[in-house]
This record gives sequence, C-alpha cells and structure tokens, in this order.
Amino acid sequence: MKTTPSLRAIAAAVCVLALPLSVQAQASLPASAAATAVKPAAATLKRYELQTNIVDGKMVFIDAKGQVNPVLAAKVGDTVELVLKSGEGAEHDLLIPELNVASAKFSANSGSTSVRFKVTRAGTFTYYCSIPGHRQIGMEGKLEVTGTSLAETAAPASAAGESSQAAALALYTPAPSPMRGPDPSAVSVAANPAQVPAAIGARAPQLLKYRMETVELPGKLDDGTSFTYWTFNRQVPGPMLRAKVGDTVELTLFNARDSKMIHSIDLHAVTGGHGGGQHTQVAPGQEKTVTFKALNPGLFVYHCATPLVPQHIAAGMYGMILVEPEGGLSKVDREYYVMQGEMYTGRPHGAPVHQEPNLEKMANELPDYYVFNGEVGALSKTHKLQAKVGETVRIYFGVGGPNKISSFHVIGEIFDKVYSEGSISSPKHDVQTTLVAPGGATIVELKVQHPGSYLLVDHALSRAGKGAVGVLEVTGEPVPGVYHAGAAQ
Ligand SMILES: [Cu+2]
Repeated sequence: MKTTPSLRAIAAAVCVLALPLSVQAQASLPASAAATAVKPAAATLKRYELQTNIVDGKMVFIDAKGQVNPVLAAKVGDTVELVLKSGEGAEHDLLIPELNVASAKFSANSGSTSVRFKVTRAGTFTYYCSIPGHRQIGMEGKLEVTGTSLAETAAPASAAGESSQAAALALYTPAPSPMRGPDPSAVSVAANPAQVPAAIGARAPQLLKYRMETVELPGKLDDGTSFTYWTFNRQVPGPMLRAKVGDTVELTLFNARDSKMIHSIDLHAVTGGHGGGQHTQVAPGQEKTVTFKALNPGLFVYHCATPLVPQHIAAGMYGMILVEPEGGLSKVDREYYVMQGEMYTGRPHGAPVHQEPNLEKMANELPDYYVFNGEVGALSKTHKLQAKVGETVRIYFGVGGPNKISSFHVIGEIFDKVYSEGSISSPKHDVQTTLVAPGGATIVELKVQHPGSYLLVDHALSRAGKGAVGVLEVTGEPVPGVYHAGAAQ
C-alpha cells in the first residue's frame, strides 16, 4: 500500500494507542459473587479510532494500524465507540443505517467527533460516509457483530430490507436542510466575459506556469437567491487559460483552507493522468502540481474531477483553456469568454432562499436553472458583451454542464465562422445555431453590421426562462441596406 507522507505521519501519531481498546464496562464482581452469579453478559466498550484520508486516489477510513476500511468487530451487548477525525481535512460523516447510527459531520475545522451505540443485533453491517460521492470512491467498510440478537430488539426480517433501501436512498438524498433566506454575504461569482488572456500568436514553445485556487463561497444565483458555489478562483467559469501548441504547462491547484471538500482539475487539453484529475485530488489547505504538454490545438473545457463529479460541476467548477495553433488565430476586434451550465436546486427557480443542491434532480437531469457565466443575469445585467458596428466578435463558448447540450444561438445574427467542437483546423461558415456538448466547446465569429441588442441564448428556448440569456450590445450607425423596419426604400 502506498501511503502519502501525511498519512504516515498520522499513522505514527495514533499508533501508540493499541486499538481496538477493550474496556470492562461492568464493575468487576467479587470472586465469590462471580462464581454464583448468573452468567453476566460480557459487555465491553469497543473503541475504534478512524481517520479519513486519500490512499491511491481513493477516499478511505483508516484505523490506527493503518488498515484501510478496517473490519470492525463487536459482540451483541457491546457498546461501540467510534472516534472519527478528518485526516486530510475535508468534511465527512459515518453512517450505519441498519443500526440507526449516524455521526455528526467532521472536518479539519470541526476537529474529531465520536459516536457511541449499543449493539443489539448480530450480523454484518456496512458503515460508510454519506457525503455524496464519498462512498462510491471508497469510504465504506464492515462492522461484524457476533453473538445472538437480543430478542426484544431484533428487527423483523423485512426491516433489514427496508433499512438497506433507506441506506441506498440516503446516498443520493442528503439530510434535508432547513429552508433559509438568501445569504447576505453572497457575492457575484460571474466571470467577466471580457477577461480573455492576450493573444499569443507566433513564438517558440515556452514553459507556462499557472496557479489556481479552489474556493467554496456563497454567491448570488439570482436577485434575492443565493447558492454555495464551488469555484476555481472565486468565479464561474474559472479563469480562461491560454497556451500555444507545443507549450509545456505547469499547473498548481491550491484548495482553500476553509474548503469542506476535496477538489481537483481535469483539463480536456491534457494527454495522460485522467487529464490531471488523477494527480490533483487536493485536500483543504494543500496544493498539488501537474505538468503537461499542449499537444493539440483547440478550445478545451476543464472541470473538477472529484466525486460526485457532476455535483462539483453543477456547483460551478468548470472553465476553459485555449491552445492556439501554430501562428495563432486570426485577428479579431473583440474576444469574449462565455460558458453555460445548469443547476439543480432544492427549491424551484426564483425561490427567495439560499438554494441547496438537489442530487436527485441532478441524477434525473431536471435542472431548475440554466446560466451563462454562473448566475442569472451575469451577461444580461452585470457584464453585457459590447461591440461596435463593423467589428468582428469572437466568442469562446463552452458547456460545463454537467449534463445538458447547448444549442448556442445569437438572436438576429449569423455566425460567419464556427470552429465546431472547439476544433480549430477546419471552421464552418454561415451557421445559425451550433450544438455544444457538455464538456465541449466551440468558437464562433460574427461581424456585427447593425446596431442593437443581440440576445445570446440556448435555442432550447424554455431555458431562457430559467436564466440562460446574455446580451451583445452593438452600437454605431446602421449599414444602409442591411436592415430596417418597414417597406423597402
Ligand atoms: Cu471540486
């Protein structure tokens, strides 16, 4: 088993405790009494210390001996105490639904927690972490209870089936959280679409160094509605990265100290290592670095690749990297950076609350919101796109998703050029609407020839009512003959 240095340090720190620790819970009886007493139940306190950590890319529980997801043992009548600590810092809990056991949530910030329960049933029970995705990526083990189930508390056979069903449901349905009003500290997380790195053009390959920070923060989803976003650099989408084919990119990902989750990055421009996702699973307060060569030109999506991946994406963890071809792209007057995503919330669209993610809706692909640049109004109120008549506008457009295809369209304009699927080698011309896959991108270019407000939409137009609307504001004098209201002159 490969262990990280931090894991070894943790194991060293706790290995002085011989575990499981068996403590006589009953006061010992005098010898004479013991000889004549009715056989007492050998009730003991079984104490286990479990730390969480990441081992070989999996999230696990580790006991004091370094055993991963250890089998815990107890006898009917025992009291079991589990002392739980977050080794890598992220938030977790421990559930044994069949025994009605649930710990409080614990993280580096909360410190350790413990849960104590008396075992009344024999059998093999599963313990696991109920944070979405954590069980699937490894956080589960067994509790084996020997002896005879106590008659008065033994569950009927059907109850076992019901409780395992409940456990399965718990996987996708986090405990309901009380409804609360919009978070007053929520800020705008909308990325400014005009923040596009400068063109690179013709030059020799270089080493580029990027550093990004994953931050969880309350953001404004809409007027009067907030949401806890998970972001790259406090914005949605994360910053646009720009490189040239042949460049080597060194990318460091730092996860903010106050994060509750592990985060990571998978860039679709990367060959190997799950796009970087394999080697960037980073715990709160830590950082990791990967280096890759930009082998293929194109516009590529990046996203967090930590389970539950669609949950991390739906919370805002996506962005794009442009890899310019040899010689760069043609010159245009303006460049913009726009991404579409959809969000699944506990309350309906428009509810004046702090919205919580709803994983059941996510599993069923029934979003409440569709957004450009992270929030409702990001590109129609906060950051409108601007251009002047006669200019050529290039839009780098991607879909974070996690699930929905975009039918990208600009009302009242025609794309003169479309680099379909972000592939730069052979553009299409004269396109009305272009399909963009989740985890995909496109580059569109349009020469604007008439003043006005042009709407950016997903032409699955019900989605405009759920937030997916942007504005390209074109100013200047109309070009004669292009368009006018009324009869021909
Ligand atoms: Cu993440």
